[in-house]
Amino acid sequence: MNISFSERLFGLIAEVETISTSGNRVFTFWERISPPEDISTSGHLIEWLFNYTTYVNLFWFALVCIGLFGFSYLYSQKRHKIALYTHGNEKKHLLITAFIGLGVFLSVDMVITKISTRDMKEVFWNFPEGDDVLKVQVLAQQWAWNIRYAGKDGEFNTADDVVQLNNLVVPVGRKVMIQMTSKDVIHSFYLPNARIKADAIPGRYAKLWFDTTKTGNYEIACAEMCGTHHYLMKGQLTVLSQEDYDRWLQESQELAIATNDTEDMDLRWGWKWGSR
Ligand SMILES: [Cu+2]
Repeated sequence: MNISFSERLFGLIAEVETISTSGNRVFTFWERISPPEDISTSGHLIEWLFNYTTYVNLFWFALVCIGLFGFSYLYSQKRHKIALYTHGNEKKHLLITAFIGLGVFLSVDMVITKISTRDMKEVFWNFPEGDDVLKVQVLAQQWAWNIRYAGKDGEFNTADDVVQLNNLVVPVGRKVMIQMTSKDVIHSFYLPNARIKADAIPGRYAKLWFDTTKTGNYEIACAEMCGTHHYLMKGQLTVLSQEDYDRWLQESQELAIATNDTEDMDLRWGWKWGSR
């Protein structure tokens, strides 16, 4: 049986749509290739850079294609019987080359360097401080995310800490500050819906911050190929309303106090907040 290219392509698309069925919801092919929903206040900055780079590159690519195919058509053997041999080193050639080279450099490289530097300085590396910031420690390991809250005493690595596996629970609208490290190899803590990620590296503490604008369940992924079961490092970001979060924290806190084994030093993987 002969399967045409388009049949194969549409078969593949149908397959992707079937695989991505979650609950009763079937994602369309367009939804599958679109970025996930942005639920942060700063994600649009990353989105803008991404779109800008894509569209400006498309513009220059289109220009090159027009030149390539346009001149091939205009100067084909049919219209120009005698070939013209040129080294392309006349002044006008150099000017055209310089114009296009500079155009790409200024419109792509310089713009994204300037804007990303500004965003890093003003937003992503401008870490929030104060009592209102929710502090969370994350320990990455092959192949899971260990998540730690300070508990009632406000101190990390004590017996009343709330510890979660692969589930980061946060109240909507609150700024969340994450400190993280890794137990074994380099992982990358990635929140696609907040358009942010940072490497978790053994032997050092990395940090990132984000906030949320919408309740719901979102994905946590590992964005660094970290071994055989890398794909298993799919965690969940659970964004709750303030009341639901308070209730969850209260329950988890009680459970932690009742069940945390104070003798088991393996459970004390946390560290003093802010240590380097
Ligand atoms: Cu990983």
